[in-house]
Amino acid sequence: EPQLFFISDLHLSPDDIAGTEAFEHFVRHSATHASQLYILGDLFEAWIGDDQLTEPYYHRIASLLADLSHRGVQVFFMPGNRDFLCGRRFARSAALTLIPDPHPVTLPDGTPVLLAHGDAYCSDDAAYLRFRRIVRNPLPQWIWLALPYSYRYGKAVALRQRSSAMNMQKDRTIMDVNRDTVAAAMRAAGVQTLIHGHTHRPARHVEAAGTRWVLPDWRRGMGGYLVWHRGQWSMATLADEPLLDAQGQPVAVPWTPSAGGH
Ligand code: OKV
Ligand code: MN
Repeated sequence: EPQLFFISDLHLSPDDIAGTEAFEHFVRHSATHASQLYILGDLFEAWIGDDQLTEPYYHRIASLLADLSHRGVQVFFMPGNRDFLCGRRFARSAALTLIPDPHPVTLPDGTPVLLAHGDAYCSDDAAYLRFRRIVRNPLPQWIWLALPYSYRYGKAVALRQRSSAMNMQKDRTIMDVNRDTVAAAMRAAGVQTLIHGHTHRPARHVEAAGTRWVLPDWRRGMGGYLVWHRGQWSMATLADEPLLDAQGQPVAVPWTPSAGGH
């Protein structure tokens, strides 16, 4: 009986000790119940190139995921707006399969679902989309990756500081997905179910185009994961309490792993 798990926005970094411990616990004790694990972007808070794997912290995370994969869980990773530079060297080291954004999948019962990180749907944020267009181009990436690691590290810290200062001046709605953009993407893919993260506003939106699951972030050890099991969707949480949406309502019924695994 296949079980699919979906997570995103772990934002792992050596600075977030609680978040790192929550992820380690999830990989060792919860994700082992999945047949497939989909990581839909922003596994890491920042990724400046695959040579980041030489830092013991990141090498450890890659090994942790590789262990999961060697235990028989198929792991898929769609890079997000933070870790879009995660490449083949990382994929090999973590024994996972890279998937593009967006990525259509078919559930075991035949239901087509679209997977995305979600940042590309934030079409009201013109400044962000400009940044995205630049850093996603091969030439700027080639130049960036040719720079020394220590230089990239310093520049990346400065870029993130500037970006978070800009975000504090932005309206909340600008930083959410645009509903028309989302609906167009769902129609273009021919799906009535979309799963994405990025906004850190966990929810189950039932709209004209279909159902849109928004995954929670995991910063400071909070968060959760979406499970598909026997045709049922549920949102599991890391805490004891059910995961609540912006209205304070449970996103979905909580879920506990069933015995047996694969
Ligand atoms: C990731 C975001 C920093 C948002 C830079 C070319 C450049 C790649 C890069 C540098 C930054 C990723 C790789 C990071 C995401 C930020 C700040 C805001 C909103 C270039 C290719 F500059 F040469 F063109 N980067 N890093 N931001 O620190 O991980 O997503 S990062
Ligand atoms: Mn994101």
